[in-house]
Amino acid sequence: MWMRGGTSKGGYFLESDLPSNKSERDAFLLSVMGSPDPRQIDGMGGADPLTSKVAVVRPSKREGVDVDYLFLQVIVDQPIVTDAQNCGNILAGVGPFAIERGLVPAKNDETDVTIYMENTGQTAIARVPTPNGRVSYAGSATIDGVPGSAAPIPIIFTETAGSTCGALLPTGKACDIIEDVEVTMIDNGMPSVILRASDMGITGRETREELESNEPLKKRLEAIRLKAGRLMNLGDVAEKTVPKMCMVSVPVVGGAISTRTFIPHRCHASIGVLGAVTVATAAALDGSPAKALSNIPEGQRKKLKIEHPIGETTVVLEMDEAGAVMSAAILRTARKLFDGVIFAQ
Ligand code: NQM
Repeated sequence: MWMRGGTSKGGYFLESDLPSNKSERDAFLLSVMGSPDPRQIDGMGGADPLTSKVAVVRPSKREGVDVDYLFLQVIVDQPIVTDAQNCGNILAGVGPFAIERGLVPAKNDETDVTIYMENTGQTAIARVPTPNGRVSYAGSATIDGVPGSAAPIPIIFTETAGSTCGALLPTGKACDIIEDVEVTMIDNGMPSVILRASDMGITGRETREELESNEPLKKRLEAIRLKAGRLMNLGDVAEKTVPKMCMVSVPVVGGAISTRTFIPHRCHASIGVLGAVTVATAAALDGSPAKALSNIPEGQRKKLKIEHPIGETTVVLEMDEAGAVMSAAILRTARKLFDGVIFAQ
């Protein structure tokens, strides 16, 4: 099934429909997407990392969990399929897909689907609208980056701290210096390096296209990223899509903070879901370069609008009394685009 999940798009497969051998599976998925090729002309991929994504779903054997979800990024221009990162946007389609495929029985009105995210070993709960026991994609919820409106799918994450790096702050510090630039290396669901846009010679208000044509910026970001990867317990990240590089600046349309994120070699059209949760967490963190730039409301429940190139993504953080993030909630939508037979070579 092909679906839009949040601001991304990709193929949703039952694990039982894919080759069980990993290299055969990866070869199949490369062929499905048309990779490696910058245009992905011979496949379904949209020549953009945000549209070259795969969800592999199976019924879960875990207690209290409905389905297991493995996210795979099919690199557009390299013969690489990687499970080194999670994806909260593609996650938005997993609940509807699981119900459509009969893995989870639909309740009347709304069905909560508990999803184990295999990439990071954590669980999310997605609430899927199911009026009359069927998934409904139509509705009035809007998210920036997707035209029109659709049925709301709120997603709640708990215990995302240290999802891949083993700790929220893998170096134990809210601020480190790499290549003379102050950075926060942080993982609250997505390993990310948060740094000031101004330190990278940009305002933070540029478009995706402007940033993608800035070769010196991309080179500098990658030099910092390669060093940060090792410090974040990720090893050599030359062929990995994490950590993401998120440049922050003061909010300009009333939000909490403004962002421009490289994921890691293309600039995100907006921002990833777990990327937004992670930068929101950094913005609320004492001693981080992001905090000084951000506008953070008081209270243990914080609604933070994360500004990005085409609007904002709202993250709701629940903090404990010591200021640690207990859970994060985000609103997404999804849409079934196509269900059928795919041909690979
Ligand atoms: O951070 C793109 C996306 C993502 C990831 C990326 C995502 C997340 O927007 O949870 O959703 O950062 O590669 O799909």
